[in-house]
Amino acid sequence: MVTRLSRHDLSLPAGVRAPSYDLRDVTVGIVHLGVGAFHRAHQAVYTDTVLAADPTWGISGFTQRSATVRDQLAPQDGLYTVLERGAGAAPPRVIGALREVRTQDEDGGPAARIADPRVRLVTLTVTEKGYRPDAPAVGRLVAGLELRRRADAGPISVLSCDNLTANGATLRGRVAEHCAGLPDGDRLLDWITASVAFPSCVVDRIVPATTAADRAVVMAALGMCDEGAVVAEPFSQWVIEDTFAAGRPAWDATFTTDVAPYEAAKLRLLNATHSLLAYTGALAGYDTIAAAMTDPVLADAARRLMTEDAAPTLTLPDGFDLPGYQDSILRRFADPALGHRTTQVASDGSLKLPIRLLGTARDRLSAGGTPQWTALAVAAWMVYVATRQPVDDPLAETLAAATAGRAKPADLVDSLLPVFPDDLGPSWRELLVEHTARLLHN
Ligand code: CS2
Repeated sequence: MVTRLSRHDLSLPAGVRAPSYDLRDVTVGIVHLGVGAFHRAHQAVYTDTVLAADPTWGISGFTQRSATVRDQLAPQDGLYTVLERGAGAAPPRVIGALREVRTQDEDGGPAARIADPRVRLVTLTVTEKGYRPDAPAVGRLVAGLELRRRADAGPISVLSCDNLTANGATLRGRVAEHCAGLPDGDRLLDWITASVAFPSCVVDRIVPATTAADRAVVMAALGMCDEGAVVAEPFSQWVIEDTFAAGRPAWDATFTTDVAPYEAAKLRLLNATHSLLAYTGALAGYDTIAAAMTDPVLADAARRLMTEDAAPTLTLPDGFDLPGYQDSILRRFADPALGHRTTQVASDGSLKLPIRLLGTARDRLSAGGTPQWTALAVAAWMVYVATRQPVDDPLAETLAAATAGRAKPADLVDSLLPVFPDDLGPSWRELLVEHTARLLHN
């Protein structure tokens, strides 16, 4: 029988990087909500790197919905492998930063942990859907902050690591709305205002869903089975607003006073182009983002979405190498080793598109421009939604009902435009109708 990765046998083969610290020295200083693959391949790796110097920042991770990740990681004492794939990939690395992995209902859930005075930071990767008013993450966070206030456990920071605009302020806003609905919410909100920081940050690393083939590669490298392995590209970036209320790990990240320029560049260049390739690629029959990038028409559209539509709307940080950034995005997308599926990136479009694409459309339209490539991306989403049901989206049923029987381009566009918060006007609608017509007749 093959042994399972655990702290009892960390004699890993040469060529696999193991934690450089003693797991027994690590105490929990961070509560993380949403221990999906992205957290494990991004924030947990940065944290793992600092634990040798400061073991007080171990992570207590909570799953959002299912118990799958808990069942993968708890038997492994939270240990798992990060397998880099693609040009310049480092050897597999076993991460020990996750010292606990629990479901929402175990041991008092995240609230009890957030009230622990040794915990000084809550991080979140709950995806775009996690910030919807009816999503449970914010309520769980608020319950934890209330327990912490009552326990007089001191200030704390809350760091959203999701691809939102102004993720720190957005989360603070959701927390305030939630408090407003509580009986003693004013008192809690006063405490939060005085004691809780909500820095913004920009996270960047492509992390495709782990496949059976990836697990087999990890097993061959470790000589042990790892049910919690994650796959990532070699590239990783984290830009963080340095306004923490109770200290922070000395992560190897970029700390700055204003993340907004980095955030707009990442969302409008990388994520927008990713979505364009996901929808146009899926419609053209490509399984992966890299396969879509082999199509010269789609690769050209991806480049022009960045250079013609998004770039003119950006105010970049000083010294930012825009051409280099755009080239590196296209190179990352084109790397066939990752196997990032178009359908994975295509999920949750109703929530992603306003954040990634509609700001660019609005800015270009109000500057008198014609955001062709942005319109192509949104039109491709519309055709995807109409032809690929059921789509993976919290609004799937609404989208299905809205588009039923809408075979004509103008009807399809009119059925889906109300899904988005803002009306961008008649010329935007016309652009969408043109692109939708072309895509439907292809
Ligand atoms: C992707 C992102 O799935 C998606 O919507 O665009 O997850 C993307 O891979 C990351 O933001 C890269 O940092």
